[in-house]
Amino acid sequence: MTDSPLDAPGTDPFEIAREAAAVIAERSGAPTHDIALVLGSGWGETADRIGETCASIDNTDVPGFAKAAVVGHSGTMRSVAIGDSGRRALVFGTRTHFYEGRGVRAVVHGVRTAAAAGCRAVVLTNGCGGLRPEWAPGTAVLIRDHINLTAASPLEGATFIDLTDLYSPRLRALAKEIDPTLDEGVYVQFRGPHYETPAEVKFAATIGGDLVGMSTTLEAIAARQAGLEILGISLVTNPAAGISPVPLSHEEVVEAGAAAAGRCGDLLARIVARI
Ligand code: 8IG
Repeated sequence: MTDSPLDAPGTDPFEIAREAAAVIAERSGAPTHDIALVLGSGWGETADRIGETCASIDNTDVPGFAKAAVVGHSGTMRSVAIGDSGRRALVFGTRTHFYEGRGVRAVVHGVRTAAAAGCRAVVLTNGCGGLRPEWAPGTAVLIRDHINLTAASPLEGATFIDLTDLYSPRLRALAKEIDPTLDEGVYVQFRGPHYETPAEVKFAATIGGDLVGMSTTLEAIAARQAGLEILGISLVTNPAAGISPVPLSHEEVVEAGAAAAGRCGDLLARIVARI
C-alpha cells in the first residue's frame, strides 16, 4: 500500500482520471484536448515551442496528481494551443516515477487523465543513458520498443493486452520524415533511482537494449490500454555506466538536457503539429 489517494481502498483510478479531466476542462476552457505530452529530463522547454499556453494548472489542484519530486521538473500541467490549428495539447511538465514508491496507479495517472480528456495520442519523452558510443549527450532517439524490468504493470487483474507495435510505426515514420537523422532504439526501464552498474548496462545490451532509464514503459502500457497512439522519444543525456570512463551525475544530466532543450523543443513542436 502507498500513501497515494489513488491506492485508497475501493478507489477506481479511471474514475479519478475522469475527475481530473473535468478539472482540466474547466480550468483550461477547453472541453477536450487532442494530444498529450509528458516532458522528461531535458524536455522542459518544449511546451513554449508548440504554441501559446492557454492555461497553466498546478498539479496539486488536479485530483490524483502530486508535486514534482525531481530537480529540473515543474509541478504544473499546461493547456497549449497547437499553432493555429485549433487543436490543444495537454502538456505534463513532470511525471511520477515508479521509484518514488507512490504505486503504479500514480505513475500512469497522467496518461489515463489524458485519455479521459479526449487525447488520441501521447508523446512520452525522457532523459536516459545511451548504450551506443556514437550517441553523444544531447542526441534524441526514437523508442522502437521497450523492455520493462520493473516487474510491475499498470494492468490490474486478468487484463491481457497486446504490446506489438506499442510505439506507433506511423508516428515514428512521421518523426523520421521531419528529422531523417533520428535513430531508433530499445528502451530498458530499470526501477532506479540509482543508476546502473556497468555489469547491469552490459546485461541491458545483451538482452537487446540501446537505452536505459527509469520511466516510460509503464506509461506506454497504460496508454495502449487506453487506446492512445504512442510516440516515445529519449534524450540521451549521458553514456550509460561503463560505456564512458566518467561516473554519472544528476547535475551533468540536467546540463546536457538544458543544452539540448532548444533543438528537442523544435523537433517535438514540428512533430506535434503533424500528428
Ligand atoms: I537522465 O544512465 C538518465 N536517466 N536508469 N540510467 C538510468 N536512468 C537514467 C540515466 C541512466 N540517465
